[in-house]
Amino acid sequence: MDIKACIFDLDGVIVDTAKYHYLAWSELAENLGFSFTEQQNEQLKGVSRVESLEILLKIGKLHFDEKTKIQLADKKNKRYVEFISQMTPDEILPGVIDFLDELKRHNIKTALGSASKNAIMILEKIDMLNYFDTVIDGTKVSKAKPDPEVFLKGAEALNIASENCIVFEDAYAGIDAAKNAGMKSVGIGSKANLPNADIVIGHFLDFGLSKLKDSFKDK
Ligand code: B16
Ligand code: MG
Repeated sequence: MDIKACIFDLDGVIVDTAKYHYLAWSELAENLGFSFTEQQNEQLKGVSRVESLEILLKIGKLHFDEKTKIQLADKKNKRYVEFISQMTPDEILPGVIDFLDELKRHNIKTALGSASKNAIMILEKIDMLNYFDTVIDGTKVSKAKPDPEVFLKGAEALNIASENCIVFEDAYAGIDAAKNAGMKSVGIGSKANLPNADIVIGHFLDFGLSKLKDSFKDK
C-alpha cells in the first residue's frame, strides 16, 4: 500500500493515561462500596466515559437512574482532570516523538483519533498540541469505537483516502474501528490482546518508517 497518513490513538499509544483513568474509577468504586481491580480496568481501555461507567456499575452490581449516572461520570472526570493537569512531556511514551518527526520529514500526514473528551488538555500538558495535522477527539464524534467515525473523520480532515491510512491503536475495539474504516492497523501491545491488528509492536523504540513501509509493502 501507499502510506500517506498515520492516525494515532492517544491513551495507550502516545501516553499512558489509563493509569489515571484507573485511579479515578477505583476511587469512585470505593465511594460506592466495592473494589475495582487493575485487571478489570483493562475492559475500559478505548471505551467511552459513559460506557466505562456502565461496565464499572455492572462489576459493582449497582443500578442508578440516568441523572445519577451523569453525576457519577462527572465526579470521575473531575478527579481524572486533577490527575492529568499534572502531566508533563516526560510522560510521552518512548520513541513516539522520533517516529512522528520522521513521518513529518517524509511528508506523511498525521492525525490524532481518540475517544477522550480531554484529549486537547492532555496534548497541551505534554506540549504536543501542534504535533498533529488534525485532532479528532471525543468531542467531535458521536459513535464510539469500533464504529469507524473517529478515523474516517481524521482521514477526511487530512483529505487522504482510507486505503492510504494506517491506524496505531492499543485497544481491541480501536483495531476493529480501523478495519471498519477500511484502514490498516498497527497494534501497540501484544498479539494475544490484539489478534485483529495487521501487525503488532510492543512500543515505538526501534520502530521507524522503513519498518512500517516494509511491513505494509504487500498489504
Ligand atoms: P474521557 P483513547 C480513551 O482514550 C480511553 O482509553 C478510555 O479509557 C476512556 O474512557 C476514553 O478515552 C474516554 O475518555 O473520559 O477523557 O472522555 O484510547 O481513545 O485515546
Ligand atoms: Mg487507547
